[in-house]
Amino acid sequence: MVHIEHYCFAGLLLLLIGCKSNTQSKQEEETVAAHPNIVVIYMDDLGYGDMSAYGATEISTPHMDRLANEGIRFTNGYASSATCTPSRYALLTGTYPWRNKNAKILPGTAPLLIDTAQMTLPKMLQQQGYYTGIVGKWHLGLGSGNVNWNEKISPSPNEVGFDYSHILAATQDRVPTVYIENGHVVNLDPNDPIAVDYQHNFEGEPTGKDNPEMLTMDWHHGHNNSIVNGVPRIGFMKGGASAKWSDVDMADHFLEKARTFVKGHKDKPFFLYYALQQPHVPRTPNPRFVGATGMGPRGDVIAEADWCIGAFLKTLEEEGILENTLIVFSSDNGPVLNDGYVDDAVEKLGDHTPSGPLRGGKYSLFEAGTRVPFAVYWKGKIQPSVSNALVCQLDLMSSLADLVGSDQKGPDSEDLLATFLGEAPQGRDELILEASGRTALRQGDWIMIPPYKGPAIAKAVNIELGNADVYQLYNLKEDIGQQQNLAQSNPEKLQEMVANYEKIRGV
Ligand code: NG6
Ligand code: CA
Repeated sequence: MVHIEHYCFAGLLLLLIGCKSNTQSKQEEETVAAHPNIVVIYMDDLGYGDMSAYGATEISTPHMDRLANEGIRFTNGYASSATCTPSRYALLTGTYPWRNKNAKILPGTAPLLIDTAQMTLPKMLQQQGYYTGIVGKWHLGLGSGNVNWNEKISPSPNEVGFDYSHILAATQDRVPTVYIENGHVVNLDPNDPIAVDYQHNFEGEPTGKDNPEMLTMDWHHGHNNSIVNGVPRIGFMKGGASAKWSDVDMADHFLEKARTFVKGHKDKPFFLYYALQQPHVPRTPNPRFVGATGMGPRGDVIAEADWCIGAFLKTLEEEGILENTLIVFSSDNGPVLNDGYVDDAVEKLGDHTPSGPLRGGKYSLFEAGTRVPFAVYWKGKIQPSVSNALVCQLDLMSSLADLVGSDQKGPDSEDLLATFLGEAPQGRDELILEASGRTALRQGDWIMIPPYKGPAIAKAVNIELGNADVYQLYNLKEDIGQQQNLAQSNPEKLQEMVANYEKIRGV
């Protein structure tokens, strides 16, 4: 009898221990599932029609396509803006960029645009135990005005939520043309200090304007200040010779940093914002990719970026963490061909249509300015599908907060987690889109563009900006190319949208 009791007790104990460790591992599994690694792969100026998965036939982008075709491919996915800085601001803060008057294309000397007290996507993830990093293009300002590039630069991405940063300050066509890691210019020789000025040249320094004989790439408009690696830039820079980047190695450089980041932090949830510089100007493909597309440098750097993304995904696979990594893929604004350099983008375009079926391009309030490739991929978790839900990069902050169990939400960011995971078809009801300070309202299938003075076409880049002296109203479901202005024939819809627009914008 005693024996039997003994055994029963021991059995019960074992059962309890078994249950407990079962619950424990289940909890661990749930925590891991709720805290996957998160990677945002962000292109610079990649258009809606620049990927095969979005209909391109003249260019092949197998690795970007993998993210879109094996994840959710959004057909109504938007950057908040038709230029870089405001889109990046919205992505990282969940705030409409038009709420911040300084959220416009920034020079390399601009102070940090994001308030260090502001909640950001990486800060929110940090609070949830993530190790956070940015590799690539920043373009959100640095310091608090008057940066000394020879000392620690602060505030920088590290003060707004990134544990690690390895960036280019503004754009590839703007000085300073150096990499900055955690606030320090990489490879800087203290005996050759850097000075940067966007107004005045430094005495004796050559410029694109005065020294055409030194150029390996010609400028078309703008871009005629300091010359670095034979490429004339925006802004003047002196010194820092040993720190200057090599343009043709930039893609490999950022890829290597992204890979190292992943490998070094795979044991803890990480967030990586991998912001590629392509296909923004100057387009400088590595020799391995020159001629890859027959489309000149613009096509070739898209092929190069695609290869980098493939190599990056392979690293996630090799490290055994692809299944535990949610990847968002998108672009900061629409496409442009001639953005200021003579690089054959127009001449060698052939039948390629960077905007796909959309009207306009970068800088435009028409669709191609802001509607961009947008995919969410999570191997084994997200079922491949196509979604026509209206979603914006602005929404990632609140949606990812929901994913990781944070109650920090971006002010204008909608929680569309279920939509981003392919579990719900609904997107937002409405979205304000921005292009160089002008705004429009997308609502359901409709877009309303208020009258704007200013040229209909930006001549230098040959892009329709969306300006007209009348209201424009388009039904995008029936007229994706925005050919039929229905403002006159549908005054009720127009009125409804104008009222809603004014309410949201507070005008
Ligand atoms: C414009 C530049 C353009 C590009 C853009 C920023 C000129 C004439 N044009 O001012 O080349 O650098 O700014 O692009 O200077 S973005 O994608 O970073 O917004
Ligand atoms: Ca851009």
